[in-house]
Amino acid sequence: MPFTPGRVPFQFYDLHPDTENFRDDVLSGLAQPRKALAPKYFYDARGSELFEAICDSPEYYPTRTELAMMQADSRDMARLLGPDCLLIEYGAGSGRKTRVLIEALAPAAYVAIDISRTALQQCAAELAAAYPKVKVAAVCADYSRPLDLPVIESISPRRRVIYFPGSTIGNFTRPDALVFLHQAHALAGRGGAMLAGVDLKKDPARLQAAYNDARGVTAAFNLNLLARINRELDGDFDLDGFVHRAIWNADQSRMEMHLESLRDQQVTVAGQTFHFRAGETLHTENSYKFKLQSFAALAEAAGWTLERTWSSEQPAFAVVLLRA
Ligand code: AVI
Repeated sequence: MPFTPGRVPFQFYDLHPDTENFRDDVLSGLAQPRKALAPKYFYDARGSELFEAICDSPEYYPTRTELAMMQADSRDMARLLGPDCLLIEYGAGSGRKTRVLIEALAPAAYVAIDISRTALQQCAAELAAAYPKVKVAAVCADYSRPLDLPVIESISPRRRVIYFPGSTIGNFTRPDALVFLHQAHALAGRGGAMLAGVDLKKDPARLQAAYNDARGVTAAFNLNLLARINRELDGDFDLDGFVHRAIWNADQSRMEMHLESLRDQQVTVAGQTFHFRAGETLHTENSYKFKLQSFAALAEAAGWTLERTWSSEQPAFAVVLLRA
């Protein structure tokens, strides 16, 4: 289905990823003995805006570090990947890193896949306007689930290249990351490749600061999940009754985000009631920090071969080229 915001056309496909799954996942997540929700639900329109603000915060190093690496190394990446590919991005951020990659790589077409409809449409419209020679398509879908790509007319790309920046791979549990990497391997197909951003293990103080920024943007991002539940699922969370907590879990090598209940309280969502004890948390996100060898082992277990790594010193971050 073509979508035309203003005068900039791009192909838009809406696979309606968010409606019934959100309700079911929230109700089952709140019913567990250890309450937890999947981080993909942060990204409604407000959540996507707040995430962009996190990326601009002085403490959140990954975005800036990865962008600088793309600026320094994208020609090298493009030389290894070759021209005329179909570039498939999992997620649609502000597009700054994507622009650097598109300019170096000169793909035949670009497809963004994202669960957040507004952020996706905005990103695709901007890229279609900026690169008239590149066919642009946008697919509103949950890329953590298997999906078929729409056919992009009148292009015959030499290969598929998946771009997965931002270390979003760190937001999956290990088993889910393995499933995801298998699905991506199938989507890339013969001769395909993936370029992924991977945040590396580092000083916990640096991590704590990145997920606890002084201006409270990350706290607002975390709490917006409760506001979203109130808006979309007829919830009655009192946002003043919960606080943002970001914790380094050394055993699991991950940052965790939680919303901690400040008192004993009862909450109703979609007609169901849930109890929170004072100090009890709702676990909202894991962000795994990798050693390069452990990431390579994970990718190899899903059928990929690690061909090349670009990495930064401090803060340590890597961009990896995987071959299908
Ligand atoms: C999208 N993802 C990689 C971010 C992260 O660092 O795990 C989301 C985020 N959560 C808090 N700050 C940023």
